[in-house]
Amino acid sequence: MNRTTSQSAFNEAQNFIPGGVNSPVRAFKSVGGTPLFINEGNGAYLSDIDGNKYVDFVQSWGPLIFGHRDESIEAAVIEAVKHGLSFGAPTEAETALAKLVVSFFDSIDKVRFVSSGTEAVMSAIRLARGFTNRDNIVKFKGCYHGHSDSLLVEAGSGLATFGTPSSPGVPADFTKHTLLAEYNNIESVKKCFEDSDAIACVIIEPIAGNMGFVPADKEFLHELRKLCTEHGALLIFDEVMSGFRASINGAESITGVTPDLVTLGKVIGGGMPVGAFGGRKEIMNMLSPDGPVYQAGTLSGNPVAMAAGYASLMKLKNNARVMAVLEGRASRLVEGMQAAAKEAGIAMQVDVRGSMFGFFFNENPVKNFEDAASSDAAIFAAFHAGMLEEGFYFACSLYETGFISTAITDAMIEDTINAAAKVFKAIANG
Ligand code: KE4
Repeated sequence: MNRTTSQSAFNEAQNFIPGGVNSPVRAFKSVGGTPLFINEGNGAYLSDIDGNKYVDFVQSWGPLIFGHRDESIEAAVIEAVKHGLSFGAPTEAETALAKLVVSFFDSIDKVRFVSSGTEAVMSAIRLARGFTNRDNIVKFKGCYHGHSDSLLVEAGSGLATFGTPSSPGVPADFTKHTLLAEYNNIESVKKCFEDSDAIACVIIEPIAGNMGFVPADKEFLHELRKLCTEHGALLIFDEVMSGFRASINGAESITGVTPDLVTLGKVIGGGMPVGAFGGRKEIMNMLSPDGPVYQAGTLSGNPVAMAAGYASLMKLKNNARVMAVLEGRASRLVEGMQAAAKEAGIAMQVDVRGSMFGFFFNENPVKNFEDAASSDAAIFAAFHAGMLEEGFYFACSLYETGFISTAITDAMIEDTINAAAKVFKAIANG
């Protein structure tokens, strides 16, 4: 495929934007090659500025469950725009979307909208600290919760559970209240509670999508719930990615574990910038202006973004079977690719939850970040490049997740499997 226009656009962008992108993963660093500059999205397809067309399995990292330019979402945005872009004052559109989110999640009585997942998580953690009057938090290695300072941490030395900054510019003081545990390992969480009696919350992606796709074991989540309750710490489910992607009623409906707070994003904005955090009234009422915990945002609850999110969630509400259909397609895709990989002598682990799917080129099942990091990155990069050449756009990092939209048909799934078989053969033949 010719990508010379993308290449020159990337060269130009790098003169004015750090790395040529506004979010690092888009730069294709971990797979190599030139990031595609997109001209448009339409239904299941992305088209780049060289005129190449791809079946899109990224969907803007999750938001576009109905594919690109969904008619009802587009109509809702165009209608909302005709009334103005932003007011910095309450609108009924915010209440309508809030009521809809509350109707889907048993754990949520009230919800506050913000403009990104990072903001949602940062605010939920402040709320948990304010509600419990404690400073420390626990997160899991491999889980990503946005780029706020206290969450940019990596494991400290030795068995220390307290984290150290994972990025320059984050003072050690900002991470000294963050403890790190290992995903799917309840003993590592117990260690955190031994090391600190001031834990405000434990935050987890119950269906992790940022170490690659690794759903937490149900038993582990039940143990985690018990531990948090025992110690008076809040359990936060970060469902910015998995919310309305794994299930329309949240991970709580799949696992039977009820969190104290949930963070959301992506699908609830329908492609527009929306994040949210919600939970029980007694916790949410601690938020300013009723309560003492401060949180604010100029464009929070933006009426155009609310209209897009409302249209997106109403489509889910009115199509009860949609998640089952998407899960069927996701399963067919990964099982077909896994069989093709096996045929070529390549080991591939796969998993699915609703419209989310993931795979690792690994002989063994992946249960945590360490396992994920032991996967074959070279095969992943070759697979990614080969599938691009065949016209299929997968996430440009093995630490990401794939998505099925309603615009992706059974025929496209079969075409993807056939293309994967061709790519795996080429990889196996070196
Ligand atoms: P944003 O600030 O990017 O809207 O959301 C942060 C966030 C929080 N929690 C979870 C579970 C998330 O997956 C994310 C963001 N996800 C990444 C995809 N891995 C966004 C893509 C990017 O960083 O460009």
